[in-house]
Amino acid sequence: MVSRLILVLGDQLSAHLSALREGDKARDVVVMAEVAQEAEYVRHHPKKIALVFAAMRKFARALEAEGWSVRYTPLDDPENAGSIVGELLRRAQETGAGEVIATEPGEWRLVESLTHAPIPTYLLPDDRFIASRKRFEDWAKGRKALRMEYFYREMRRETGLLMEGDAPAGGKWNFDHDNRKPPKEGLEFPAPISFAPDAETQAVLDLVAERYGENFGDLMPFDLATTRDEALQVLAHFVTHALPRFGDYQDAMMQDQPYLFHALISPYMNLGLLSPMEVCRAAEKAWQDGDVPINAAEGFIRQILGWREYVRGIYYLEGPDYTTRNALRHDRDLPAFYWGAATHMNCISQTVAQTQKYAYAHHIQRLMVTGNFALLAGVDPHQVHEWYLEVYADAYEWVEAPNTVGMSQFADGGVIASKPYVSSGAYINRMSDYCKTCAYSVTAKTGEKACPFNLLYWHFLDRHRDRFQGNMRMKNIYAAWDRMDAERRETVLRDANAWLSRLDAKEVV
Ligand code: FAD
Ligand code: DLZ
Ligand code: SF4
Repeated sequence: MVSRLILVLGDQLSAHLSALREGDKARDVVVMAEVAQEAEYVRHHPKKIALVFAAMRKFARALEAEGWSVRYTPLDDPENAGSIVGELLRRAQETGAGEVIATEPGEWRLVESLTHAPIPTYLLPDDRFIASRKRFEDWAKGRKALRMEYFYREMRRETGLLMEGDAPAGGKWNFDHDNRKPPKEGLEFPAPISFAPDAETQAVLDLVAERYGENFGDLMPFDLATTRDEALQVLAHFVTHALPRFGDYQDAMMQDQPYLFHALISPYMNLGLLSPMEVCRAAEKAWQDGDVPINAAEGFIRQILGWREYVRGIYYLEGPDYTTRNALRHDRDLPAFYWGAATHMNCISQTVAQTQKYAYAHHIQRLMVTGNFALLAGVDPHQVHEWYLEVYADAYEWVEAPNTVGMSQFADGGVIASKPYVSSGAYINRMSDYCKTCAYSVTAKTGEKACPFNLLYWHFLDRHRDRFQGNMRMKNIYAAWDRMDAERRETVLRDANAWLSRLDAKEVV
């Protein structure tokens, strides 16, 4: 008789998943289920839902080919119980299984529902990360500030990645300083590798079009990788064609160029199709072989070994209330242009249009365009968090929430960021060519044509003066504000308020 169910969630598509390692092919049954609860708890981008379902179906087949007995529930199965716990109970009744083995989910919501499931459910650590939760907690214990850079250095030492003995390769831990080249005309970017949908993916696309076609985002064309083999091809393509210039143009943004030299692998790592360590080793090897410069390899590895591991640690350390934090008490509704409504701000319309089309925007677009605007305008961080969770193909709460609530919106009061990521239009102008064709003028600081980022930047600093003026890293900014003559400061604030009133009145701004 079957004794245990092995749960594999949609973002746990790894052959070496702890729950699968614990399972016994001879007597246990793997449960995988496409359920409305997961597909609908936020209105995910249709591409994201299709990616998850197609990858789940192919992973289930791969498990069967390896000898597992798999009970797979498609979304449109009339017996579908609609939730993960519901499906576990149904399969337990069907098979006579008395307990569930699962790998801990990447979201507190599911951790809680599995912990309280009316069937004994054992959660094993998710050891697909480089640092365990315990390792991160030990690092964090007793520290006043949890800065990523110090965690990252420990991870470098521990893994030996880009290390030469005890010293960092190239003599520096961090080559960020070399990685801020603005875009320049004539740059050529590698075309991303794409995969035509096979019959199995097409069936998913039909289902998603019917059920979730109204969600924000274009389902078609769909050309994402849906298996580990394909994800490995994306990685190899990146390492060969884009990694050499990744570092230089990491922060650049260009009109109608969504991908530049980025890796496009976050959806696959987050689904479990690629492991973070194999990705880091691939980049390290390219550097060792002399194919990529150190600033590219280090800049890239830091994103994964540093940021990705760090935000995951923070998510668990901070606990389930993290997504409700609102240290700056921001309460403006998310403007309609985040959902594709018209705006004169070219940087925003570029980023949102691309997000709608590809379920992708790169880090600086997320942080310094849509994130920066929401923070400057004082948008409710919970609404911002839900938006990021919905619109990106790589969005899972463990990684999205610390990036949005913490890094981007400063709603955690500074757990992640030592100062808010805010900038005027000057930063966007330096790092992109968006301003050249914008209806606003990036050099205008006041008046009708003034770039809204310019107006709102000072408005933000002024309204949060009590909180930030003592921050050493912001001293010079406040000094610059104070040096402006009083009349000019008044004009800036008046124009900012007028602009915000037009935004609130739902005018096209
Ligand atoms: P590249 O720029 O090529 O970077 C390589 C890899 O590094 C990425 O694939 C990713 O795995 C990792 N990485 C880079 N930056 C981060 C970071 N800050 N945190 C964690 N991993 C990082 N990333 C997600 O995977 N899921 C999210 O839901 C998500 N939400 C974000 C929300 C906001 C507000 C911000 C500012 C960033 C968010 N990020 C998120 C981080 C980052 O934007 C994406 O990982 C990156 O854009 C993915 O594209 P890429 O694979 O081309 O990345
Ligand atoms: C994102 C997602 C979606 C859209 N659908 C499913 C699903 O039907 N079944 C499933 O097991 N997982 C799905 N997922 C991924 C889960 O939401 C994810 O496991 C949790 O958010 C934890 O990271
Ligand atoms: Fe964005 Fe301002 Fe530049 Fe327009 S001028 S693209 S609003 S930064």
